[in-house]
Parts: sequence; structure tokens; C-alpha cells
Amino acid sequence: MGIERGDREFCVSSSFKSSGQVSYELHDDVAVMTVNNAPVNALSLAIRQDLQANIERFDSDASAKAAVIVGAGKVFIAGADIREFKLPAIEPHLPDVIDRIEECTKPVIAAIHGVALGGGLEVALGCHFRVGVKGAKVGLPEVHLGIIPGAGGTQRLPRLAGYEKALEMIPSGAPIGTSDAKAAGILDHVSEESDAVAAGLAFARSVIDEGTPMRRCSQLVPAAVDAKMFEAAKLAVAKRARGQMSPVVGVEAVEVASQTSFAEGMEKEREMFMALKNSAQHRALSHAFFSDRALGKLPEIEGVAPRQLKAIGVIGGGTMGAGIATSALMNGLSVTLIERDEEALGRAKATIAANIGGAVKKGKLSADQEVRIFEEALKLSTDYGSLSNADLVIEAVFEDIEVKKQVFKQLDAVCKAGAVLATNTSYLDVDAIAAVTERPEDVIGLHFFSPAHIMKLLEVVVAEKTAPDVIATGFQLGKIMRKVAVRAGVCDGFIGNRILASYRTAADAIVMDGSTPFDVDEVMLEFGFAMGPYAVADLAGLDIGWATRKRKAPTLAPNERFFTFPDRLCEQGWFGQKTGKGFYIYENGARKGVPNPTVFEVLAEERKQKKITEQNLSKEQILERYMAAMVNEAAKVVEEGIALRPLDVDMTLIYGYGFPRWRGGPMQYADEVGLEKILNNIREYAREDDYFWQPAKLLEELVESGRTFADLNAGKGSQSATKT
Ligand code: TC6
Repeated sequence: MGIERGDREFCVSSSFKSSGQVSYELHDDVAVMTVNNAPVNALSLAIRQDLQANIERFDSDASAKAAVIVGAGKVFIAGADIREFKLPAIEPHLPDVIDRIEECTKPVIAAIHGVALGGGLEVALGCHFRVGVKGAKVGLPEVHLGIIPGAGGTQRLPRLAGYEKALEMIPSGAPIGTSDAKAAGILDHVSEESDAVAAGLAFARSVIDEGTPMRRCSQLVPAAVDAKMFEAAKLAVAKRARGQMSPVVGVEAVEVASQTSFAEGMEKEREMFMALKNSAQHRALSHAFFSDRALGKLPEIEGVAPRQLKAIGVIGGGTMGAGIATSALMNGLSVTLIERDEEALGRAKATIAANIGGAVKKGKLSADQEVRIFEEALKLSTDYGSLSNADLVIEAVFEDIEVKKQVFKQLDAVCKAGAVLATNTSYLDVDAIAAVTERPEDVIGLHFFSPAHIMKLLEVVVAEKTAPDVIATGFQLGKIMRKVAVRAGVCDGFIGNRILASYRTAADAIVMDGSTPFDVDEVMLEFGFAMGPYAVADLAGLDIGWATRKRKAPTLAPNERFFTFPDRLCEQGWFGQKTGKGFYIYENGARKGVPNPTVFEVLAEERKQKKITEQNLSKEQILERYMAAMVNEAAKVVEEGIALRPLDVDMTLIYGYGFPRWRGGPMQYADEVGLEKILNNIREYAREDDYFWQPAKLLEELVESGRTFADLNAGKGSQSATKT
């Protein structure tokens, strides 16, 4: 069918109706095509159709000698429209649109501002020239979504920039800046213009006037390469990826470029792309991508302005307080840190100095910033009165409710009206802490994770009376400190530590019943965690769990199983890494240990005492039990409204507890495994221990109604019928 555009006719598929999202405008003899699909010009079906139609139009437009493709708004093009990946693919497919651009008989120039990512860079690679304006970035981040570039990126990039650059960019997914991109030959020119249209037009003029030969990436001859390079890259990438497939497949796709013709390479790339697009890993990583962006979207703070946040106070200069102060200082806030005496202040300052020094060494801060922090931004004091101007104060003192209440009484007396009063408690009742003040609406929990200047997670714990603008301020602080803030409700351990306690109990039961801590750690490493639970316990210090068990012992229910085998290690002064021995032995300060043989003896003794018949659980059974405990507790956390949505749990476990992102978090994982299977397992385990294995009502309800956690994320139905 022919469609009239201006005075020319051009051909597109019969079903096509232009959405007008790609405009076509002649600037003298240069056609400017502007992709306009806010917010990031994602390559939706409508954009692909429009782009294809405009390329046809340009090719037959005798008055246009060159074309420039630009993006409207903040970026060039951020890639394929990820939301469309769930739907059946409709023509024109992106690789075909890009081939059509490349086939053009006249030069097409991509003028890049902001970012050209994924399919956006692939569009640019299909153009005959690429110009970047200052500050632009280009990259192929598809691996972070569990896929690989699927529109020629793995075949064109190595031909244009060489295998080494392609092997650096594709498996890492990291974008690069203009000077790097120019040096690699990805950009032909870096413009001083800040306006991409002006930069593109100027470049087009020079191409027309100088008759610069058009370059098609598909026709470039790849440099010869030693096949060993790919083997080495695969090994290195697989080690880093810890089970994630896409970075390794990314290497394989680049290798294909070294072995076949462009056309064959494109076919293979498509096959690899489609296989990954249909994988659980892609579903999990897409879920993580959108969940990241959903975390701060909460009805209770929609349109609510946060309070002012310039100067903050931190009470307590131990590891946690000093870490929080470091994070605030590194992100431009002024901090007044309070300790009980000068000596403690000195120690706090030394910790902060070491943290900041480390950041300078890693290039995260400049030496000038370091000087400014210690000369201007950090104040140390033993006097609560110095907090009278603080906009927000975070208490990070000893984890004891009475101590915390005392601190809050003092804060209530000295802080200005409207100051936010936050506790960094990891377990305690924030409502009870708020109740000792005259202003419970200003009180909130801000639960940082140790080391606080490094760990990404921040639980924003909303107490019963916390005001909406205080919640908004908690999220704003997270943004300023570049943390991932998750809303949590008040309960023992909030979202993360409560779920942790549950799967740790399950792990202890697995060990008590015949497996070893090393079996459990191995299974969890294979699952994708960076460390297993017992290696983590050694790192955190076994004395912490010992103290908790001593507190808990008198409160046990009659049918509650209780595991004291780690106490036998603690009794010998073995507290984990810090003492060189725990579940593992750490020779000469090594960070990776070897199994401590005493653990086997301790376990054998305790099993004998408790008359436990050893079970021989397979790796799969260990994993099923461990994950069932995690998912069941997580479901209770959602059911009770402690986490608003399953996705809040998923992001908490990913950012705070090392859950592999490519599995999407425990709730996403549970959906993939099947909720019915998990529930059946829990019911089966309950036959042995019906105290611990009580199925979450939410889980039962979802199974009964045939719904999933993803349905809850999408707002399909209430969280639970049991929720009041
Ligand atoms: C690909 O290209 C494969 C090609 C082969 C095909 C055969 N699609 O991050 P922000 C949304 S795979 C749909 O908050 P920023 C995002 O959800 C893709 N939507 O903004 C959010 O929506 P909300 C490879 C997208 O300024 C809004 O845009 N490309 C897409 O902090 C704003 O996003 C990538 O992986 C998309 N591609 O950062 C790039 N991208 O407002 C992914 C974003 O409803 N994108 N949205 O919550 C990014 O890295 C960042 O969004 C950014 C902008 C750097 C472009």
C-alpha cells in the first residue's frame, strides 16, 4: 500500500498507520528523523514502524542527500521497549529495521545525546556514521536483563570496534563515555555542540560536502583473532557471572562473529537472543529492573514533598554509626556525630577517615572532597545540644530498647520542630521508641546494613504514627545516599532479618538432621549466592547468634526445635573469621576458610544426645527446604503488610542478603518453581515439625485461587483475605 507523505509516496506494510512518533523534517538537503517516545524513546512497535517508514521515505526523497536520526528529550534511544518483550513479536522486527537503515543508498548519521543503549546503540551501529555530543554514553546493557543484543550488536560491534572492545562491553553491559567510544571507533566524531540535531546536521554537511564514503558495519572485515581469547573470556566471565547465562552467551555470540559471515552471524545471534528471551533468567532480571523502579512508588507518598535534608546528626560512632556518617558525607550532607566522650569520638573519626580514604583510593571521591569533608562537613560532639539544627538524626547506638528510648527522649528535647528522628535498629519495636517522644509522627526506622557506606539496602521502617512526609524524607535520604530504599512495616526483624531468621532456622534443622553446614553452603553457592549461610555467620561473628539464642532459650514453645550446635564452637572462643575459627578455619587471616573438623564431632554428639536419625538429603532436597522456609516467611511478611508487595521482599533479599539478582528474589523464584509445589513441600515437612512449618495463609490462598506473587505485584487482588 502506498501512503502519501508530503509530495512522495513510500511503501510500508499494509496494516501500518503512522503514530507520528518519529518525525521527518527537511533541513535544507538533510532529513532529520526525531524519535519521540517519552521517557526514553524505547523502540516500541510504533517506533519501529515509523522508523522503517521514514527510512523508506528518505531513500526515495530526492531532495534529501543525508539523514540524521536523533532522539527527543533526554536521551537518544534507550533500547527495545522492555515492556513489549512479554508480548508476541510483531513485524517489523528491530534487526530488519536496522538492516534497512544500513542498506540506505545515502548516508544516515546517528546523533547521540544522553544515552544510546541496547537497541538504541544497535540502531546507531546500523547507521553509516555516529556522532556523540558531550556527556553522551553508549552501551549494550542487555545482559542485565538476561538477554544479549539481538539486533546485530554482537555482530556489528566487533566488526567496528574489534573483539576486545566487544568482549569488554557486551558481557559487562557497562556503558562507555564519548572519549572511550571515539577511541574505539564507535563514534566517528565527538561534537562540542550540546544539541544533537546541530551536531548531526554539522556532521551531515561535512559528509555531503566532502563525499565521505559510507561505512556499513556489516561489511567491515573483522580482524583476525586467536580463538584462545574467547576461551579465556568465557572462563573469566562465567566465574564473575556465578550462574547467570547472558554474559557467557554474550561472549559466545561475539565469537560467532569471528567464525561466520555476517548473515549467518545474525541468524545465530537471533537464535541465542530468542533462547534467552524465553528463559527464567530473563523474566527474573526484567522483574528486578521494573521492581527497582517500583520501590519508591507508594500511594502514601505520591505527591508528598520530603522535608529539608541538608544537615544530619548521627548518634553513635561505632561501625554502623561511622558507616552511616561516611555515606552521608560522601553524598554531600553535613554530619554532626555524637559520642559519649572524646575518646569514642576519636575512634569514630578514625573509622570515618579510613572509610573516606578507601573511597578516595577507589576514585569514588577526590582528594579535595576529602579535605572539605573533614574541614567543613563533619562535626564531632559529645553534646546533644549540637543537634539543634539537624534536619534528620539517625540513632545508631547499642541494640537495646531501653538505651534507644533514652536517646529518643534526649533527641525530643533538643531537636528542632520538624526534624526527622530515625532509629537504625534492626529488630526493635519502632512504635515503642516513637512513643517516648512527644512527636511520634516524626519518628521512623532507617535500617542500614553493615558496612553502611557500601551496602545498598535501606529499609525505611514506617511506624504506626509516622507522617507521610517523614516517609518521603526517608526515601529522599535513600536517593541522596544512593541506596535502594524499601518500605517496611514494624515487626521483629522487619522484612529482611525476619526472613533471614526463618531460613537460618531451616538451615540449622537441615544440618541437625544429617547434612553439614558445608553441604548447605555449597548448595547455596551453586544456587548463585556469593556465600552460604554458615560462611556468612562466620563473617558476621558467631557471638551474635549465640547471644540471641541465650535470650531466646527461656521463651521457647514446648514443640519448638532449638539448635545449639554452634554454641559448642562459641564456647571455645571460636567466633568465626575474627578469631580465625568458626564453622571454617581461616589460616593466616585468609578470608576463605576450610571446613573446621570439630564441626563434625559437635554435630555427631548433638545428634546422639537428641536421638536424631540422620537423613541423607540430596542437594535438591536441601535447596527445596531452604527456599521453602524463605518463601513461606516472605509470604507471611507480605500477608501481614510488613512488605507492601512481593517485589519489596525480592529487592530486600537481592540488595541486602546476596540473593542472586538473576533469580529475581525469592517470590519471583517461587512463581517460577510453582507455588503449589512449594506449598506441598511445606505440608510434607510439617509432618515432621508442625511448629516451624506452618504454611502462610497467603500462600494457601494464592494456590487455591490459581494466582501468583507476580499477580499481587501487578495489583491483581488483595494481598490476602486474612489481612484486615
Ligand atoms: C534491548 O534493547 C534489546 C534489543 C534487541 C531487540 C531485538 N523499555 O530508569 P528510569 C522506563 S533491551 C521500556 O527511571 P533514568 C522505566 O521503566 C533494552 N521502558 O530513568 C521508567 O518507567 P516508569 C536495553 C523503559 O533517567 C522510565 O522509563 N536497554 C526502558 O534514571 C524512566 O526510567 C536498557 O537496558 C526500556 N528500554 O534512566 C536500558 N528503559 O517511569 C534500560 C527505561 O514507569 N534503561 N524505561 O518507572 C535504563 O538504563 C535507564 O532507564 C536510562 C534512564 C539510563 C535510560
